[in-house]
Amino acid sequence: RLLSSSVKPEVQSNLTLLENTYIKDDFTNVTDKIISHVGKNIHIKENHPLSHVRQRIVNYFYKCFVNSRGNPVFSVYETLPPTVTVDQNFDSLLTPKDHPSRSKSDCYYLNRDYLLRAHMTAHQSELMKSGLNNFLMTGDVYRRDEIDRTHYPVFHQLDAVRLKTKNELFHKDPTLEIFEVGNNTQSTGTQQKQACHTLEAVKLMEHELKTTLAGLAQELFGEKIEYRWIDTYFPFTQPSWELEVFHENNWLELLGCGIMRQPILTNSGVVDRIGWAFGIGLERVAMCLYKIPDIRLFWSNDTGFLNQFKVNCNENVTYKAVSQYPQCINDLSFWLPIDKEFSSNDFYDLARNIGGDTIEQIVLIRERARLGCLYAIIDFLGSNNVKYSPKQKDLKMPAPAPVAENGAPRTELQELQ
Ligand code: FA5
Ligand code: MG
Repeated sequence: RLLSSSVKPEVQSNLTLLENTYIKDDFTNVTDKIISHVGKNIHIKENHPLSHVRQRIVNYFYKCFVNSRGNPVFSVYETLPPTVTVDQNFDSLLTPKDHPSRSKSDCYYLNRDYLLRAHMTAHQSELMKSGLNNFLMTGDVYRRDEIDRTHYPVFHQLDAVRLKTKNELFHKDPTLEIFEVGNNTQSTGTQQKQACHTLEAVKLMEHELKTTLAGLAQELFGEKIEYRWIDTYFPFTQPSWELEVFHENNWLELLGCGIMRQPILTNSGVVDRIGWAFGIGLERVAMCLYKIPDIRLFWSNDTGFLNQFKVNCNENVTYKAVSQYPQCINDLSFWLPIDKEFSSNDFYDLARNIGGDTIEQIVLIRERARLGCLYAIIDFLGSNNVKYSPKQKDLKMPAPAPVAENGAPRTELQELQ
């Protein structure tokens, strides 16, 4: 229905997202621009830099944690839907009701009960309830935030959870316990540990967590990377830390982690284990690894950007700037009398002469001579921005051009007409 400016549009009271309909209310603050990012799943797009970082982290976990038969113990979840309940994002993680992270000014709410997840940690409880003890989850997260080259309202995180039984933790030493006798899980404890945990259990978990994550930083940034641990607070872990790495003269916060608050486990039906968890931002890692200067580039469809990452995920890539102007590809076909000499360089010079330095690459796709007719079809693919040579298999040969009554081939324009 077309609405003229004199007609007042109906107030839309429903919002449909990923096949679910949400009734709008006074909490609804998600915008069309934000909704347009839902479902893009660039973290699993082949050869995307975020996908490379994700794969490198997953491979590291596959390598570090194997069972007695040599199989990876971590299972991986990469397409959990980003629409979650307030319970998933906050309550199940013991976030206080008045915690600022819940506010409308920080999150994208669909309505009072649902929001676009603000962190991947939102899925911890449901995956523990399903019986998993070691899992990784990656996906898009949504936060209202400042706008600059390192902040975008949609970014990606990889979260991990590892739960261990007494026997796994203490290698069956009967003298050691995970839980303090007589301490219920509701009392708070200290910065050093939750009241319900024994110091031995916490120290062993802390050691495994920190060794694993320092190893991850080295895996990503090289053996020599300088790092440090900062004590911090998360509602869902105690003790909690941030891992910072020294990169290009700055300390950069890489991830948050800690020993999981025990009520989160018990509320999910896990009564005999202690857990550690962490969450890392993929954009930050990719920006450092590949020297990508602006976070918006991750959403680019410009092949000048994307083709730079058509490599194995372990390969070193240093991003080379592409034109800030939108990419424009032209496919030109023309015909020439066959008896006249013509070399591709003639066309390259002509294009360079007219288009100047905005032309980045021109590729000859095909050249065909027609028997019985005095012409050749020359087909060029050119771009102002592309660093990409189409492979022969990508190029479909069109049907032979129909010939007009006068014997000359019809141009593509004529064919369209
Ligand atoms: C969290 O989101 C916690 N859920 C992480 C966690 C998980 C802690 C499990 C303990 C246990 P935080 O808001 O600090 O924490 O974000 C985690 C990481 O995401 C950061 O260290 C950073 O790497 C990345 N990150 C956070 N905000 C942004 C942003 N605006 N842009 C890009 N990356 C970000
Ligand atoms: Mg943080």
